[in-house]
Amino acid sequence: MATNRTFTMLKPDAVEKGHIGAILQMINAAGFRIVAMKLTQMTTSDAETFYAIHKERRFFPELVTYMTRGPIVAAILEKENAVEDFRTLIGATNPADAAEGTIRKLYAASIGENAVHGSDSDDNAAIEGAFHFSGREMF
Ligand code: FUP
Repeated sequence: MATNRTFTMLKPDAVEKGHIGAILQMINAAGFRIVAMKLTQMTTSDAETFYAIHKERRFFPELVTYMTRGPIVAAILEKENAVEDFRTLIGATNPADAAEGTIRKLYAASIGENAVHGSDSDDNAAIEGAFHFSGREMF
């Protein structure tokens, strides 16, 4: 049974290009309620921890450099079937494969700089949300 929360980051490339407003508009229009949100910047240690599952992958050093190079918008979102519906809204990891009208199709440059993160499971949504927010920052 799906829970109703997911975690997202608008990544450094999306923030640099001034896409925060447009992406939040799409998130709101898709029916997600914002439970928590902040502009923040990940340290190297933060990014290495957050993406620990990828630490043996070839792209890991680049991923850490990219995710720490500037501020991100971190947020917890609520909606029925949030994890799956948000993955549908953002589109495939590689924007070349992303469906028309998805956030990555519209705003991602490449698989490496793909504009937005969405949790891939309810368990990870809870872990990732708790990584960025304390209980008193969730509403
Ligand atoms: P996603 O769940 O769609 O965010 O994708 P993954 O968890 O598979 O990958 C996490 C991040 O690693 C991606 F957002 C970008 C980076 N990545 C690459 O740079 N190259 C790859 O081949 C795969 C992922």
